[in-house]
Amino acid sequence: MIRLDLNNSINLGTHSKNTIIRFGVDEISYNNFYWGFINKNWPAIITNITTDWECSRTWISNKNGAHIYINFVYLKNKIKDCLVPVTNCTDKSVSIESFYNYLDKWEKSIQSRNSDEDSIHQYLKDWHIKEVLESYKFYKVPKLFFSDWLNEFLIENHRNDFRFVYMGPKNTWTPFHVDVFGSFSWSANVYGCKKWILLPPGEEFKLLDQYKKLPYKVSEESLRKSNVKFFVVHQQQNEAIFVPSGWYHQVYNVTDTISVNHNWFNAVNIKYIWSNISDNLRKVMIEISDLRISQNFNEQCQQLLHLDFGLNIFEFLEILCFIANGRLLLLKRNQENSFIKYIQCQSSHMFYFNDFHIYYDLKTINTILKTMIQDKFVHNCSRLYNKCILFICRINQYS
Ligand SMILES: O=C(O)CCC(=O)C(=O)O
Ligand SMILES: [Fe+2]
Repeated sequence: MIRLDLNNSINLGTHSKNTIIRFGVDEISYNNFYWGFINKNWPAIITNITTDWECSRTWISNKNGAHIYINFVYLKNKIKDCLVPVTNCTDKSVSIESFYNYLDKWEKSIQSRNSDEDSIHQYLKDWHIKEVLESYKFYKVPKLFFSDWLNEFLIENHRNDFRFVYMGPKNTWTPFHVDVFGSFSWSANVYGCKKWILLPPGEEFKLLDQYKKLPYKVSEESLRKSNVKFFVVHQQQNEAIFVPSGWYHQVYNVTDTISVNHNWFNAVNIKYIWSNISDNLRKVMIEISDLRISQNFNEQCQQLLHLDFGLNIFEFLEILCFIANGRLLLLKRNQENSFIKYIQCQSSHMFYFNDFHIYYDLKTINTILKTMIQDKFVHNCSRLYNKCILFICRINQYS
């Protein structure tokens, strides 16, 4: 049961203590994690996360005694060869390669590591593995990260989702960035150790150069020099990290690493996602202001917003209405005296929502829709405006 209660007594206080803490997945309730970390937008490391995942039993192996190694043979037997996106961490280029070729190169580089031969710097990242292996349940979404409107919408509508696998040799890394749309991310290490550098929102401004550009790479030294507040966390095997919205980060694979991660948003950060969309829309409108007099200016803005930002207002509203519909259906079923209150989780586990959670999601969607109709662009577009009003009315009937 996914149980969310009033935010009354939760004071874990880790953010006021300025630390990033570690705890076992069974040591915290869904409710305490929701209010104490997600709602506080504060990072955490959660241990014992992959123990019961299929991939942590099969993709890695320690048959040779204490040493754990990657089971390249199993990976090749289980996963058909396919094309994968590979980033070269030295020259930043991205290429599309055969998965098996990538694994072969990686395996060879491990075998020759003690010799003088250079190891590879190629990082298989942002791999939508579910596209290739739709029915292969190699991991489970941890209950603490269950409230995920983005992937709930995308998966149920068979669209490209934000569930990824990362595989990379020791020393590969991900440059300094903030996550797509301003979303949260969670990342779980199936194998190996990652070093994270994390900045609380706003600290990144101290790093802007004269052209208002942020650096591609940061170091602890450069951050200290610029008087930036930051955290360094080592995420070990079998641990997940919760990366809050708007926290810039850089990630370094201390060892060979395999991880699963999701980008996501929910009732907590939806307001932030909306403000990012509307800020980006304003930028797009300025960029193509020459076309303002053209008849389909608004449409062009939305197309460009989709290309630049990945999500436009029509798509955003579609997600909100889909989630609202789902929650309203749960309430209706409940009123009809059915006791079934479930939605299908991404990893096909059934979780049950309590009423408070359903109402909380709906109340938040209502607030966002009311904010949206104040927006000039939405106000002037009858298709968007009418849809917002329709859902505001539908949600009001239940509250
Ligand atoms: O593991 C990595 O290399 C990057 C992961 C990341 O940036 C994220 O999960 O947000
Ligand atoms: Fe990230």
